[in-house]
Amino acid sequence: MLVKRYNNNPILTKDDVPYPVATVHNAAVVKHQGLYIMIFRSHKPNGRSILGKATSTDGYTFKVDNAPFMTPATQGEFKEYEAYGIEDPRIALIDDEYLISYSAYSKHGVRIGLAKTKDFETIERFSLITEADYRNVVLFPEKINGLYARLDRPHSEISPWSIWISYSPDLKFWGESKLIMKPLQYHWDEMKIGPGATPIKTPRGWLNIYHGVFPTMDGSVYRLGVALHDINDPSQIIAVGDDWILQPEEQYELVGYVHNVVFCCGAVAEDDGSVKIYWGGADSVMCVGTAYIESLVDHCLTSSRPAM
Ligand code: M1P
Repeated sequence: MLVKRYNNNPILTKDDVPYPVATVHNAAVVKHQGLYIMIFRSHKPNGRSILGKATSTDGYTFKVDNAPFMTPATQGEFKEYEAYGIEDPRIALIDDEYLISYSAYSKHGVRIGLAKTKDFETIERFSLITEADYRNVVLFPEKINGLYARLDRPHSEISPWSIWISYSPDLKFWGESKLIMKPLQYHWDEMKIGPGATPIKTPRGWLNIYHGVFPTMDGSVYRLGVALHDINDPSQIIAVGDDWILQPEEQYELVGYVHNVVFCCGAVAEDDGSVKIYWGGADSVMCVGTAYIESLVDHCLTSSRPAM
């Protein structure tokens, strides 16, 4: 078993939140000044999402702030595009700034907003970095060949929803876009895929924990897998593990707001070579498990499926 579930999952539920929410899921987690900071998504009781913040000293026991961390903008250019809610944050630390990419929903579709913070106390919305319809935008945690780089997942009527890469000189203007990984027919990720956690730098490449979706007669099943990207040119995928690394198995993953879902927006690499992987269970609760980074890299390399 590559990912070992924490015994006391779920680690965060709606009952831990001191304001009214229906769910707690799809959280990004980073280590900041010795504390684990979790930015999580919650459905409000009206079905639209906001972001909350929780902190922890050990990465397992979290305490939620009294008020939400981010709610839809009420002014400026973001207001129009966040009217239906904000969802699924990812966080990349570049230099001394945390860059938070999140889905911004409105009657115009779903775009990606980028916000910045240095301390998780004040937050500045920086730019809307895609048009509609995109989700799952994940920044690499350093510039590559002088450019910011991101993985993303545009929607498509023609092709199964796939992973692309894009680059930017300034985080605002993005281009050089390239399709790099597609769902694989009659495979656990055949319907759609999307990048999950901020890529983890390893001596053998960038480790990308992604989600894949399989359609069944009982609805879609969301699972997690891993891909390895070239360090200097992450548009080159070295290998993609053939088997999933995590699938819904526990009650809190099988049943909830959306059943049969494990969905990852964040992972924390530890000094001992392990990684804490955080995932939303059934779009309802937050869970954590541990794996060894080298084992995940081996998993990509020992039995690979084609990236395209
Ligand atoms: O309900 C499962 C997930 O569905 C969507 O993910 P994706 O766009 O990759 O299909 C998102 O709404 C996500 O938040 C949710 O967990």
